[in-house]
Amino acid sequence: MTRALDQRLAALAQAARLARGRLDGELVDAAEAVVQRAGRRLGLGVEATVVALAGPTGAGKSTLFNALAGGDLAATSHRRPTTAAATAAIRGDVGDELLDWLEVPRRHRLEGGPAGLVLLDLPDFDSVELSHRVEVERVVALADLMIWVVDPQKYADGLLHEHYLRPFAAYGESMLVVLNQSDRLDAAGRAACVTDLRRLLAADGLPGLPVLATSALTGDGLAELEALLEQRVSAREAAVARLAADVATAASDLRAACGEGNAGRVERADRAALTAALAEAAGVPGVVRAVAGAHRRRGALATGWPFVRWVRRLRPDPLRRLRLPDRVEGAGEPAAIPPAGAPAARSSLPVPTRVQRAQVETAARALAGRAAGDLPAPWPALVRQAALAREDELPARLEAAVSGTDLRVRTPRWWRAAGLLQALLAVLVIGGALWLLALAGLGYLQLDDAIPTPEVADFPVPTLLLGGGALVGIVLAFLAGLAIRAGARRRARVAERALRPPVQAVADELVLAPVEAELDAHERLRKALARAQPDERPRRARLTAGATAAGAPAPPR
Ligand SMILES: Nc1nc2c(ncn2[C@@H]2O[C@H](COP(=O)(O)OP(=O)(O)OP(=O)(O)O)[C@@H](O)[C@H]2O)c(=O)[nH]1
Ligand SMILES: [Mg+2]
Repeated sequence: MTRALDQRLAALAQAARLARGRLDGELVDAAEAVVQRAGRRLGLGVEATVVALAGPTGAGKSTLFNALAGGDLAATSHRRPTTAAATAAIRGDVGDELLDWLEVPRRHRLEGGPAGLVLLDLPDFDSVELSHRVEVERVVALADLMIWVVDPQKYADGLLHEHYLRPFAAYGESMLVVLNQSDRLDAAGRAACVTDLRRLLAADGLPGLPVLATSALTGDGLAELEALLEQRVSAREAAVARLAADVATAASDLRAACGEGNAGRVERADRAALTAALAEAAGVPGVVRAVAGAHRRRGALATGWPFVRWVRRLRPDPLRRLRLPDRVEGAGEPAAIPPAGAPAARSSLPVPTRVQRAQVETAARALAGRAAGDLPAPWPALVRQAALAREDELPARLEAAVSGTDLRVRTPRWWRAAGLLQALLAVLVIGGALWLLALAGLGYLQLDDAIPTPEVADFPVPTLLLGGGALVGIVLAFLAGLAIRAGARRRARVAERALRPPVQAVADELVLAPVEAELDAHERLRKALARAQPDERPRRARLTAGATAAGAPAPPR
């Protein structure tokens, strides 16, 4: 049983770690306190059983304590309240460490009786003295077994039932109730009182709690109480049972805060929408247009008709304007995405606009909403928070991703051939023009007949050179332009494809991974809480056993 408790404690500790910052802090604190307390209590050994007598003032706790201890150890009186601090009666070899941990300085070591018993007489829990109430609260949190001592006047006390019994419905194995001063009632009255007390306990969610009628004055019922104590102490299960109830309560409180419902998942469509919004914010369409534009411009400069090429130079190269490199060494692999905090790239990519950032946020929220599925609060908010937690890092990381991407800008080989051809044609055109100029000069000097002008098919060669060269050059430029435009469209597609993975990687790292980590934390928290809970079957078996035992007034099991 201790081994199972160890495992449940480890699970509760893990659950508390996972719940920290996610679920109600007070519940997490409570769970951690249970883990700590249980570790300490188990470390002190479960051979000793700490039994505390608690109840309203004047019920006879101290008188009962003295009767069980067999001596006048605690002061009893008509004066109310009497007991101000806890007193311990110890039987057997119980280390001082346990009593130090209980912080009970008044210790009496007894002879005989069940070994391993630490019996505590507590102050009144309904005291007019705050310090008494504080002391009771403190010890109630530590004791292995609680004996609630009531009397015929106070057995229905509201504070007892509402504050100490109802919230401890899981502690059926760790409590008993003693109706003391039963000598004040006749047999019928005593039976009626016990029946009524049982009814109240059942209403508190503790139907199986043993109820014993005693009189500390006459000694009635004390033998049964002692037998029950003896049996519980020698079983050495009280400490573990109490801690198990602590773990179960803390786990079920966290479980309630965690809620039911199932997480959804990150849908492909949401991921695609997020990536699209991020690509937009990263200026991917502009980069793609620049790649196409640069290709057209460079192609025209390489293959265009030389006499009008310079016009192209008037407008800047769109890729140079964005200060994006044509090629990136080692790009394309995921490692090419610079890590957070990398020196700011020197590109001139536009920063995301307000609208683009809003669109990214909308996409991230939609993705988070669907990922949270039908989980109850606080999970949708937590998942959304995770999705947006690194929002501020997005612009720099997108910029780095885009400027670090190899855009695969290429210079086709035929451009050079076409360029050489254009140069040759230009030489012919210029040659033809100079020739014609020379002829015109000779004509002016009336020397034109001196040298005959060669002709081909009735066309003078210089005219052919000028006209034909120009015509062929212009046609070549036109045809090359068609090919270059097709090439530009292809390069744009290639660049767009190349930009997709790095943008996707930024989305995965800064949005999807945190969302998935949050869902994973939820899943692990649920599992840890399930492991912290007792097994369903043995638990039911124990309840049945308890109910049977409760049938008898004094059930020494
Ligand atoms: N008739 C009767 N009187 C009892 C019985 N037990 C205790 N008394 C008396 O009730 C009075 C209060 O008893 P205590 O033992 O001091 O009560 P307590 O519960 O310790 O009270 P606080 O220390 O103030 O919380 C004393 O005068 C006892 O003699 C009992 O079983 N029958
Ligand atoms: Mg007392």
